[in-house]
Amino acid sequence: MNKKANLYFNIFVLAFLSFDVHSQITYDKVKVPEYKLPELLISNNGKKIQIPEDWINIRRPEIIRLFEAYVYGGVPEVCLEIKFATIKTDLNALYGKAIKKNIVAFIINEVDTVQMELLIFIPANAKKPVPLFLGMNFYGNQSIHHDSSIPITKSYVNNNPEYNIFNHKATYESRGSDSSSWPVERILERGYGLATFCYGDLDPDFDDGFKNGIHSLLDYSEKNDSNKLSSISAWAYGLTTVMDYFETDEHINKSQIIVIGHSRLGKTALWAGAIDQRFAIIISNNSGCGGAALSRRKTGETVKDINTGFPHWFSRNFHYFNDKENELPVDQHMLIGLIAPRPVYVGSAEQDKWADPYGEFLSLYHAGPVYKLFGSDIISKDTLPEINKPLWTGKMGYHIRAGDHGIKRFDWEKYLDFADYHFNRKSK
Ligand code: GTR
Repeated sequence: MNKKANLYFNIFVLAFLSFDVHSQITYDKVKVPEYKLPELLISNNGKKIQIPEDWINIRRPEIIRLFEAYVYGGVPEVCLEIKFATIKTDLNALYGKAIKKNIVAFIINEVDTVQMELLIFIPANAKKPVPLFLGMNFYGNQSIHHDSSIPITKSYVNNNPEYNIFNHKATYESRGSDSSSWPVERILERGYGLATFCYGDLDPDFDDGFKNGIHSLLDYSEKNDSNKLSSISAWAYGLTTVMDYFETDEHINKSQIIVIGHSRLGKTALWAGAIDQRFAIIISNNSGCGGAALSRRKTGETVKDINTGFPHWFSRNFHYFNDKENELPVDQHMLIGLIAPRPVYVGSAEQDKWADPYGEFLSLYHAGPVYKLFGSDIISKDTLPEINKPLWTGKMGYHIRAGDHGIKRFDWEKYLDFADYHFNRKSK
């Protein structure tokens, strides 16, 4: 797609989202095709995986390679130097409720640097290192809260205005524009820290053939192999880079980091959680196609839809599977399997048919055998739970919330409860 067409397409998709058409389209009539999922517990050379060691040493690495090769591409392999700088620490932020830190991560090669601006809130009254939610934001750090001291994220403002379809918001007006998705005070009140950065710091969200963002730092051969690259992997790289910083911050309990993401960033949270085992809990909210939803169901957004609308999110190899889902060597239950034995939570929304809520649930259900291998209880029935009634079994959590695509207070409360449960904390 050329640049203009891409721009118009993005505007169309946004208009589509904001007019809430998702919920008005009836997908129920779409018949789910017959499908057989790829085997989770049989290795490429036919070995049955029956013990955790074989999963860890044989099958898990195989499945990661398959996702890299056919779906997400790889996280950049070049040796990039990373430096973190603390720009500011405010011990009395949010009227005394928080410690606020502005950290910049410099991602460096010999000639150039990409900057990630990280915003961190820690509960002010914390007596020991806190568990923390890490989630990328769409519209810059200033969008998550009205606090006027939050610097406006540079990459968000500086992105080529031709593409920055949210550009009108990239001013002081954007302060708090997405605050309803980020209940900062509530997260702090429950004893958790929160860290966020704008996904565009790593890769601006448009198709430029992998030239800008972190891709600009790669060497020529890597850049030329677009099968190896994807925006989702670039964003995931940001999450794992930030994890390196957490390991050095005395306010943060590095063994209790929850990676969370909504929608395209939910897809990214699952992929980051799959490849980086330092994340303790992984949460995907309304992640849909290429996230928690099974591709083979072809319900709501299909592989072809997503590759057409967003050619840069996945590797070029993934495009081969447009209308050929049954040929994919993986499906998304295997992505959830990669998270085992760590806790994973999938959140759906009833009217978010584009994301195929039942397909999101089924991925979790079909990942069960890996969790079972580790001795964990698993979801026993493939029946979708009732609306607004979370189902938690062993390390798996799921809910389908009433309403449409979005991350709402209800979702956050359940994610906080789930984290409390798995970290043995008393819920507040
Ligand atoms: C939609 C896209 C979905 C979902 C969403 C989002 O347009 O089709 O896959 O990820 O965008 O990220 O907001």
